[in-house]
Amino acid sequence: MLLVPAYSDMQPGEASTQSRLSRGITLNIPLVSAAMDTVTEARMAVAMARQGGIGILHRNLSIEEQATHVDLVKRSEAGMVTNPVTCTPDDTLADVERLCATYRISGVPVTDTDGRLVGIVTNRDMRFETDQSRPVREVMTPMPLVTAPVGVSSDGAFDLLRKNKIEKLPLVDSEGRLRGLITVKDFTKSEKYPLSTKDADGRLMVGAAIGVAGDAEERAKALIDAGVDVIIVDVAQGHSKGLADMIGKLKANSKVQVVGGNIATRAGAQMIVDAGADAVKVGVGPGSICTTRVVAGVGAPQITAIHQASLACAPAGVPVIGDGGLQYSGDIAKAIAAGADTVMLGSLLAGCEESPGLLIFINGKQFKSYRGMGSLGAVRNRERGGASFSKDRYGQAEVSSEEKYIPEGIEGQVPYRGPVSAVVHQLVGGLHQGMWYTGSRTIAELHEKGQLMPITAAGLKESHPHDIQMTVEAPNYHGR
Ligand code: RVP
Repeated sequence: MLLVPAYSDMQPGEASTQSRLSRGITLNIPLVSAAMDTVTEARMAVAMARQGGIGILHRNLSIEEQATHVDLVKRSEAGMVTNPVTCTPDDTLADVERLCATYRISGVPVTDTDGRLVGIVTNRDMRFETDQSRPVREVMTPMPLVTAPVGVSSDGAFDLLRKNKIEKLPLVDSEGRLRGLITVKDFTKSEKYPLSTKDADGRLMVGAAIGVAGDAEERAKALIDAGVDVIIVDVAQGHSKGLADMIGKLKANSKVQVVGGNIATRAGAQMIVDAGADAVKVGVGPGSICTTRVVAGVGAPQITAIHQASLACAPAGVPVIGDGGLQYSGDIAKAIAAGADTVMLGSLLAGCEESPGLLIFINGKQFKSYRGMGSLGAVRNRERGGASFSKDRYGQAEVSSEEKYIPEGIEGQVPYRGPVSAVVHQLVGGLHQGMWYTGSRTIAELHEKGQLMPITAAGLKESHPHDIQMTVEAPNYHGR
């Protein structure tokens, strides 16, 4: 498919890429990182939210681990940290070091057993300490510290930080209990990431995936308690009673945004809309690592699937997430023209610095591993001691051994692509270009004006660079 060029009275930079992820969440860029164990953990989710998209934490983790990742994102950058990480005067410096490394922070307030602020311990206090077994009380900067009352304005807080040349401003109530923390880093970050996706408290937004079987409800509860903004009920066969029931339960018992998927037909989308979901995720088999269409013989070409789903979703005002199959930035514009509001990316982000996993060197080139959630590797889950928490995505929760498992995905590697910021810049830049060529100033206009034309194999060959040997790599083209 190609988008047909149309009359345009704008420049690419004038296009707005703002779009709805779900009924209650709007993103500045329509990109979502996939709930896969080689794509999205806290680091990726933070990077995506800073760029104006969102990350969906995978569920091949224990409930506690997944909730901890939600917590890491929610604490990562904020107008105010409402529930700061703290230590006690009796903790050791080694304990504090561990906390700082886990949460990527540079210091923590010290509180007594009543939650009263008694001091603060930061990098500056610890820098010249060689004895890591010393208790915090001997090293911390004790009260009185510069503090502010709960409810201090953003400008007021910034003034206090500036006048006192401090980096952290604890917020305390009338009884001296620690109620929050504002850091100078949060101000510099909001200047650096003006598009970031934030909740009402100024914290980055994050999503997480759950299934429908086993402890799914318990998992949802833990994620909600940790502050998750959107839960994706994520199964490979989303046109199913189990999915509709789970969406109904979550909507009845919580205020969290709920997305259901995956489906690839209008009837499937209608079922999820009727179940009360806040968005519908579309894609059966388009994923770069997916073998569902050959193993099960089931699926629908992704552009058609998105279009069909949008016929059920658009009249109900429920956004569509086009999940899987995107290889180039141009595919984003095509998915949106077909009816998607946002797209979910796996392989395009798996090579980023912020994805889980180490860099692999092969013949001097750098790669990162990428695998389907239905692959044998994901079921083995060696990274987490062999426990598979996501077999039920493919309806095989009860399969006892690896030999009996029917994989629907493969394992491989993708070229290392550097930081998310650079990759997203190219992807969103390509979308701007697509909107320019079609004369679409907004995502809604691209929905309306974007005309897709089917092409032949010859048209596809002509579309890619041809009859030349590429000698220099482009940042947004990686060959076929
Ligand atoms: P892609 O971006 O083309 O790499 O596709 C990513 C999507 O593929 C995921 O968001 C998910 O819907 C799907 N997926 C993940 N694992 C598997 C599988 O093992 N078959 N498929």
